[in-house]
Amino acid sequence: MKVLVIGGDGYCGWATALHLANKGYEVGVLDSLIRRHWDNELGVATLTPIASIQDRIYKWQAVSGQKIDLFIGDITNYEFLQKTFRNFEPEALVHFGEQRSAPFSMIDREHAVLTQVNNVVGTLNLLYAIKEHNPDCHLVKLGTMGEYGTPNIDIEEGYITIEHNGRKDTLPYPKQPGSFYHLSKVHDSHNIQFACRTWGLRATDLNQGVVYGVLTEETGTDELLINRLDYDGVFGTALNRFCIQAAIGHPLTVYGTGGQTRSFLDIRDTVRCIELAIATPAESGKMRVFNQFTELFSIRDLAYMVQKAGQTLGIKVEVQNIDNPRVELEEHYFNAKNTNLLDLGLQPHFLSDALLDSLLNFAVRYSDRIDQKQILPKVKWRG
Ligand code: NAD
Ligand code: USQ
Repeated sequence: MKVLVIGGDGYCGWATALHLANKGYEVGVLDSLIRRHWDNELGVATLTPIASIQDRIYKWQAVSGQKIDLFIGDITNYEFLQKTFRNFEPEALVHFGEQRSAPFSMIDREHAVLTQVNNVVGTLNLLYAIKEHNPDCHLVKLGTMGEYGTPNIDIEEGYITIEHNGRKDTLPYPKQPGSFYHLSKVHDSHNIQFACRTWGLRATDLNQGVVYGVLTEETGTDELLINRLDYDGVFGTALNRFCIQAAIGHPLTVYGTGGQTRSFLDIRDTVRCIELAIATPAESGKMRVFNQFTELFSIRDLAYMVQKAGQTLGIKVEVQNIDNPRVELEEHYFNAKNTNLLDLGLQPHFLSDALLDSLLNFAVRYSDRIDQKQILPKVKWRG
């Protein structure tokens, strides 16, 4: 089967492209390389030295014998997208190609607009391209657990059955996201569901939690295949940031009380979830929703886990509660369902001492690349 991985030069996309190639799929990578440009604009860099996308793909072919097609361009450019569809003829699309940082989207009006135009227009173009070229093509779209926010009731997988004034219906789960980035994913979900209902397309919306880790079976095979690992205050995410902070003796940056609970998964499970979603496509006319995470943790607990893992390695780790730059509940109920992917056969890699050890060691190895000035958060939700 031919799978086009959009955003295939990014953190989740690169690992997924190689994993799918390894599993025998014919893989194409589409990427505008805009993420490398945003890093340059902000003056930040991944902890790991990543090769150019051309060198990465060349090296993969050398080690595996598998060819990956490369399409460099922007999915908000419909002509480029149509040309890619005609050329590659994908049977499934995995869509990672969005601006994915909440702080980036909250820098100012320009960054909020850029995020929503890039994400919403890109996804809308994909829906039109599928309709025009191959309505049977399965769209596997990365959403986010942050679409739901932190409601005081259990979070279902995409839909909730409600009884109201004696009548009953199953409706999209209410969304209360916490940034203009997370909102862009809500807008995408609505557009995808409408396109499925109206044109009979098939889609899977994967509401993914925060991803951690760096090594996957495939990206670990050669230094040139190494994945990105962000630690800066804009693109770095909670657990990855904590391990990298620990490696250089920087106090762990817990925002507020750290009672914020989020869902998490290992990048080795991200690639496997995508494989499972592609292998069993959604029905025509349906947008099915999977909550893609394996465990729930409070930020405070994560910080203590990293502190403990550091002690075992002889690294003294301090945990610091700093003023929360975001507007979010710091103590709240959070209970989300995640049975759909488990039912399809996902066998989770739960967060373990071994993983924390390996991530900490990885961070120590590349610690001379860390720019201390990029660690503290600079973007504030209230400006
Ligand atoms: P990333 O920034 O590392 O990669 C995204 C890639 O998409 C980049 O290479 C970028 O150049 C490309 N891209 C962006 N806009 C594009 C466009 N208009 N046309 C073509 N290419 C474009 O991000 P990531 O961490 O790999 O996240 C991938 C997806 O997974 C995102 O949609 C994100 O919202 C979602 N997600 C990520 C996480 C996480 O913890 N990293 C968690 C949940 C969901
Ligand atoms: N946080 C800290 N300290 C830090 C960084 C983050 O306390 O140094 C807190 C934040 O305040 C927040 C939580 O940790 O409460 C998660 O923040 P994050 O930066 O790790 O993740 P988030 O902004 O939610 O975004 C990331 C990805 C995004 C994805 C999302 C999944 O960047 O693409 O959609 O995780 S989820 O969180 O489930 O919505």
